[in-house]
Amino acid sequence: MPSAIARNPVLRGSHPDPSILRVGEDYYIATSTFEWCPGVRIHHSRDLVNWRCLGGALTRSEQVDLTGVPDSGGVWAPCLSYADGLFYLVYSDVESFGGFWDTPNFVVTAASPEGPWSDPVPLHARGFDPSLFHDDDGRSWLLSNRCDWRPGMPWASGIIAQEYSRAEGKLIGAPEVIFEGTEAGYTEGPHLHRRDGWYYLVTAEGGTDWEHQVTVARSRSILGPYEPDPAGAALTSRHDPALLLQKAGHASLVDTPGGDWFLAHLTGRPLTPRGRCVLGRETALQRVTWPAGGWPRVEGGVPAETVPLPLEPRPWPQEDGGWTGTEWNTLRRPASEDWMTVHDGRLRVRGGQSPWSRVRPSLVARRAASTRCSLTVPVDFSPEDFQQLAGITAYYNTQNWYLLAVTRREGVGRCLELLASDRGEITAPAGAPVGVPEAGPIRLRAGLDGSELRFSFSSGTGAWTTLPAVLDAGILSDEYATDGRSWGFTGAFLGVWAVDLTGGGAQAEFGIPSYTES
Ligand code: 6LW
Repeated sequence: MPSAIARNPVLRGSHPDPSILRVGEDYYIATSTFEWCPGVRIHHSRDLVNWRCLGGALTRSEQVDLTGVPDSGGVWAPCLSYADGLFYLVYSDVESFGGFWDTPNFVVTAASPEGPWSDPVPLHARGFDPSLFHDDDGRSWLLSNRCDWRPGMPWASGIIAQEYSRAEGKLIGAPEVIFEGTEAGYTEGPHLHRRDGWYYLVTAEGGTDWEHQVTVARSRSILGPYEPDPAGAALTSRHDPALLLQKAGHASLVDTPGGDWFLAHLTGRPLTPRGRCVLGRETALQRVTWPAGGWPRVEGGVPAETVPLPLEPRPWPQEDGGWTGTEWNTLRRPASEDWMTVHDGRLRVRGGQSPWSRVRPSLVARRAASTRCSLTVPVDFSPEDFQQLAGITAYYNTQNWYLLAVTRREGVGRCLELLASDRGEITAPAGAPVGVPEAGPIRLRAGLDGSELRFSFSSGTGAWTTLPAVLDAGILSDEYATDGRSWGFTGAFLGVWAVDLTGGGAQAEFGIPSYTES
């Protein structure tokens, strides 16, 4: 059989908390999207190597309201499952870190992972990382972590199961703690599998940082008691800072029709050992050996960079990369005609709220998926005021971003201004604004090269000018954003951003974007 080779990570850029599912010959992975729309990104593959993005499940404001959620709140840890011809997707919607303990979990259903997905039905709010397991006897169970807010308890301290009635579309029976976790702690991200008379519970432990690990426990009964694998973690990079794939954890298992097993898991690639992961937490794939009656194991218990697969390669046609493609995401509010439209390949965006707004920002972006990548976009914009800006951004969250925008300054006229926000402190790293012709499109480029970020522009058909400021891309990372008071869970995005605080709703037009990796 011809062999495909998976080069990890298989989903590059921010794609954490993978939930993998096979139905027939089709594989799907659902990942977390936080404050980005559409909510829950779903990828599809027929060989576990070539993945195409189907877009996301939560595309309408009736399905998800991310306005006002904190940075890195919103949609967490989805789980995709299938039973009786219906796809189920459960996920958490983290409204605020203050109200962390009330995080509601929801279920949506669809006949196809391409949608349309139903309106969400609330489940419970007693813990995040929900997961649905459909047992052979026709019963279904909702698993989630146990959030315990009492003093001295970690935020996730075990796994709870409660029966879910597919017929009634709701939880029934009593919740039960089925696993207390191991000494690694922070037990979360549960996924259940049934095999050879055992229930295998795959959990994430150690927290989602360098100490992350995959813990497998098993029981003869669905409600436990679950005994952890005596060999320890099934996968972790915690002991080896030299590994390319760090933070290995949060995982789920899938089998091929031929009976081979694989594990999709979270990983991070720091720029320097245990440094900053500008691309966020990504998804990788590992081969698993799982003898009948034994434990599922990854060779060496550490993540491999390349994984041969016993499947025939089945690549997808290349996406055209235009504004209607699935790579593009909107911040906090779904793409809708009241603020953005695409005509003849051009994106028209009405200026939204300030960069700190968590309600109506006008930002459209895609994941940076390589540490050497760039986005080039022409912008046509006629600002009348300094409160109107439209341009290109390298964005992490409301506190940490860069923006090269066309705007207007008294005494200068239409100009380009480079702004940086570092933990909320605004600077102009390239100094005074640069005047540009009063009319006509300006081409803008943001280029990432490891820890360095540079912006360039070109007006008309003229040559490119690279601004002298060499910016620190490292501030666009979870490591930089996590400071004890708030968490960062996303990664760097490159995109376009329009701001208008005059109330006039100034419109910017962005030409065909070009994203490249080298
Ligand atoms: C995810 C959880 C986690 O839901 O991070 O720390 C959350 N652990 O498993 C966001 O990815």
